[in-house]
Amino acid sequence: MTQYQPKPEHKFTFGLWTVGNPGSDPFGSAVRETISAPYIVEKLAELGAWGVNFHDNDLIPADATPEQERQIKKDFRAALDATGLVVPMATTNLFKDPIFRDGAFTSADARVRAYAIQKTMKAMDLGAEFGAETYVFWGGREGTEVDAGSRTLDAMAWFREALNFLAEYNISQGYNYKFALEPKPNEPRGDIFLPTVGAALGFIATLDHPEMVGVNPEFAHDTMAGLSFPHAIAQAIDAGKLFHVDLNDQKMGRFDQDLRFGSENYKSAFYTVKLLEDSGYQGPRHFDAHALRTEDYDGVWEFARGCMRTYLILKDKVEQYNADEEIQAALAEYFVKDEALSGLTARFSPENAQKLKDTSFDLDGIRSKGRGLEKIDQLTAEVLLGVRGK
Ligand code: GLT
Ligand code: MN
Ligand code: MN
Repeated sequence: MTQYQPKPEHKFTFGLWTVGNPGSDPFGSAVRETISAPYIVEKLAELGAWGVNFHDNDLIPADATPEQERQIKKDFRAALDATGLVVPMATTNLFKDPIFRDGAFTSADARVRAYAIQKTMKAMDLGAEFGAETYVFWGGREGTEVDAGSRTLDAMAWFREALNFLAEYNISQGYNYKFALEPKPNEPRGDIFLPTVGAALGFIATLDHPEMVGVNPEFAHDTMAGLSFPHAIAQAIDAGKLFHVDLNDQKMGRFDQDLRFGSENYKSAFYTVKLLEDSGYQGPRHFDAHALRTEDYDGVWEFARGCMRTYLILKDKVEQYNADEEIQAALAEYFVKDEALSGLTARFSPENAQKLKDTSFDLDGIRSKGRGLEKIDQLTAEVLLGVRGK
């Protein structure tokens, strides 16, 4: 259906590491051949994506010679120019090299910490060269399996030191990046530092440049831990800190599956899209997911198309929900308004406090009335199941 055709204006992005994922896992080798960055750019543009993101080593292999690096950049640039695809986000691979086996910014080895900062500065240079505006920090190796080294408290200080250093580097180079911390509870480490959106937000407030730093929540990461992704992004939006978002899907309590967006938890995916659309989020809709290992490249492009189509279908459902008279009437009852009381509680004053103390409530009346959520939830389900007319 052309109705759900992705277009650049929808701001859909993929990482080179997502559609380029060859399907290896801890128990099995790759099932798909490696494809080049220019080819990925071409395919994503054909499918209607807006942009492509990368880790430094997705684009430039760690062992590339300067000559190879020049050629890779030239070919990548040519593919971007030919297709109009943009690079909105870049990041650093601080997890693959064995040097990061016990952390990067939070390694107990000062040499590793310094090298991680050096590698990130170079990766920031690379991202800026291609116009990236958001810089993601996913600390996959920043954590522990055993706390035997007792570095948990130092780790926070070292993480802060690294981000403060890199924020100043950002300013000194005039890159104007927004930094986005990506929380994850575990995997590959047993316990990753700053495991949730709330933990990251608390930490950001302790940095030298908190205004530069926000979060990049990922659907799978909260879902793995049994947490609500819509609640996590709502908190990020409320804090003015939703700088980027990683959309995918996941079964609760599993390893990080990075499934096609909307393939598993329809209702949470719907509320995710609703929050992004209703709040006026302007950033990229990034799919940090990959095709099932069962698939060949036909399946990979089906997967990529599916992520975008499902987003657009859910966006359509959000519009339908927002315009549905019965749902809106039920919501109007749910949100009980009382101008006089809201006026009292909006701001403290000694007068308001006294008036509030003197107020008597119809407690039994309030207690005895149900909230009507069964009806609202069923109506929502019926919108999603496609049985309510527009
Ligand atoms: C890795 C991780 C993702 C992060 C990527 C950015 S790398 O694939 O699982 O959640 O967003 O570093
Ligand atoms: Mn993930
Ligand atoms: Mn991610």
